[in-house]
Amino acid sequence: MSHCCGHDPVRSDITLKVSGMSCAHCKKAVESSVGVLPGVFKVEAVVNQNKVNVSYDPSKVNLDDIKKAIEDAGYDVQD
Ligand SMILES: [Cu+2]
Repeated sequence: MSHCCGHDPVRSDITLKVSGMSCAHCKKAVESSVGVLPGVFKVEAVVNQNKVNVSYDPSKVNLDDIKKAIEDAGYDVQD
């Protein structure tokens, strides 16, 4: 790991377990509420696996914000 310039993008990839998603509408609802957060590069909800994959910059957004966005959309995040 190089620390020479500080311009390397920081990126974390996580998979959250989310219950309550049952159709394409749920997928869209989760993806759009997480996708608008600053620092989220990519979000993909996999409805039939109850999973949400998120790539984000931990210096701009934290996991709690992401979980809260999913919960605000009406779904439950399992810890
Ligand atoms: Cu649905």
